[in-house]
Amino acid sequence: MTDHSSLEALAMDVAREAGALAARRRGEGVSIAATKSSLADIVTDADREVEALIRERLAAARPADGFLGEESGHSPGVSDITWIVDPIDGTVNYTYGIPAYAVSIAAVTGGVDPASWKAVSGAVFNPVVGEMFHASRGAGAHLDGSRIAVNAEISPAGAMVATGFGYDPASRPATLAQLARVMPLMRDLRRIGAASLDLAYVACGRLDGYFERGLNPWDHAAGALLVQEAGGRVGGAPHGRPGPGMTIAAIDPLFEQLHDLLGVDLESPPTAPSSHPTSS
Ligand code: LIP
Repeated sequence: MTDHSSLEALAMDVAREAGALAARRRGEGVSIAATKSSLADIVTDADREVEALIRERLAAARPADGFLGEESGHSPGVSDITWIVDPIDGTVNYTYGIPAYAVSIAAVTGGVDPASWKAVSGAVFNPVVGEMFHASRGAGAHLDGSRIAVNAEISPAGAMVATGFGYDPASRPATLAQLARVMPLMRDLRRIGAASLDLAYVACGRLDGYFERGLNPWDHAAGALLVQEAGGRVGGAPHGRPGPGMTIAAIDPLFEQLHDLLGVDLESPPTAPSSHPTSS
């Protein structure tokens, strides 16, 4: 079986190089190459260039592995590992110059269906602030090498929760109705604009919880592992796993409260961290 720590190190190295390229291109000026599911769902030339770099580096290091990228699709491999990649998560932020975007790279076993894959290693890198979130299953989650953990409890003032609004305008009424149902749990709401960073922030205690409808597999593949390895819970619908119906990440009992109000299935019990260090 492949050593997960070597996969984590590879994901970190490639994410760092890819993030530097993304930041360089941002500084040179960003052009929209096309729209996808809606006018708001954009892809830039940088998205495509960064994903090509990631694909090239991973193939050179591990030619037998599979690859699923947001921009270039799925290339099956012959090993038990598939790389799930979002080259620039937070593309709209990136296009507007908002410094909240990340390279998200995860290694999974069990194929490319998030309802059945098992993430074993991952990295989420924000090149603007130089923060590298990384994890391997059973080895904990880290920020720049320091162990991180979800918050131990919710403030009496309420929960700090993030969410997002998908690209499909038709989904907005239902999303706003769900938001209205969960707002009484919150001290405040954040809309960061990059699911991988939302999930990383739950893992390190900057958020108590996060939920969003309509995420793609590459949006949550690495971030969900960060949350689980940091002692949090991740779930969704309809199969109890993160998916297009819903993704929820939070600490208990907030996870259960969000789940009940958002009407989604629970995922299997979390991976308890070997220790519960102070969160970053
Ligand atoms: C984005 C997510 C974000 C969500 C956006 C979009 P992209 O991913 O990170 O949380 O609200 O609709 O899905 O498109 O920037 O890779």
